[in-house]
Amino acid sequence: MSQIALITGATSGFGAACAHRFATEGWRLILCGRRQERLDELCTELAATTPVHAFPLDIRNEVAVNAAIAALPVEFTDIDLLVNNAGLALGLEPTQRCNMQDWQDMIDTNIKGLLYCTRAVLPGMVERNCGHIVNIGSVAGNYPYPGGNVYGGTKAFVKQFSLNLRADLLGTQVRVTNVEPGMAETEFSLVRFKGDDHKANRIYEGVQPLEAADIADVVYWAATRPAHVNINRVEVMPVCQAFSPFAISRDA
Ligand code: NDP
Ligand code: 8X3
Repeated sequence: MSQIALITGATSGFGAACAHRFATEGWRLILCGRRQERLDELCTELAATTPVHAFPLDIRNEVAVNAAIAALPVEFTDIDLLVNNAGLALGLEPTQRCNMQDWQDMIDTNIKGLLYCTRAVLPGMVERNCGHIVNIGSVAGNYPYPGGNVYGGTKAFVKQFSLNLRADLLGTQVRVTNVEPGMAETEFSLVRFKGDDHKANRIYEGVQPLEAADIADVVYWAATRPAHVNINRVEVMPVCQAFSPFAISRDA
């Protein structure tokens, strides 16, 4: 039987690219996201390639997450891979001007939603003594930048949670990986700037950012190492992105 991957946030960007990549490689797919019409399109595209079970899900809703996992058709219950991809950044304002609701939405999605999905799927993996959780973190969880405040904080949580999860799973065959991308062109900036496509497009102007398929490639690679190999973290940046010296203010 082919392996089963559950991909959250499959309606766009990295999640959609992972769905296409894993389908091409013969995996069966469980796909979710909030936008039903996107899920319908994906199912139509992938139907000829692999069996797909798709359903709308807001991962901020713990009850809905648990219900969706409990209601999986029997041929999709033994999940081999959970890709905790669904997430978002909202705003790029300095902390003193940030919108509290944006912060709550990022925490509810990037932290709490990821935890709900993990907690719902992990017991089955431990029971079968087999499985892999790939979290999508970010370079924003490793390095600070102006306006990254709570978004970076949520991704730092994802990094440390991934490492602690590995610690808890020692003695089982369940693997954990945190993939930490840098700038990638998806709907990420459109969401961050709340539909302002001028602002979003400016982020990628004149450079070659990562593509969603580049990250799908990394997720697929991490998921297909020999069973005794755990990739703890993978940090990936486009060549056009690197580090700056510390900023110094001479006015303070
Ligand atoms: P996209 O905006 O293209 O995709 C985000 C996905 O998350 C969508 O499918 C969206 O689906 C889903 N999603 C958001 N909120 C929820 C929710 N509450 N419940 C269920 N699904 C949700 O962005 P990316 O593909 O770039 O982002 C994917 C992940 O990668 C995120 O965790 C992001 O933080 C991270 N990342 C992105 C980088 C980048 O530069 N692009 C770099 C580093 C990390 P829907 O709206 O249909 O619910
Ligand atoms: C997305 C990458 O650098 O825009 O997580 O925060 S960045």
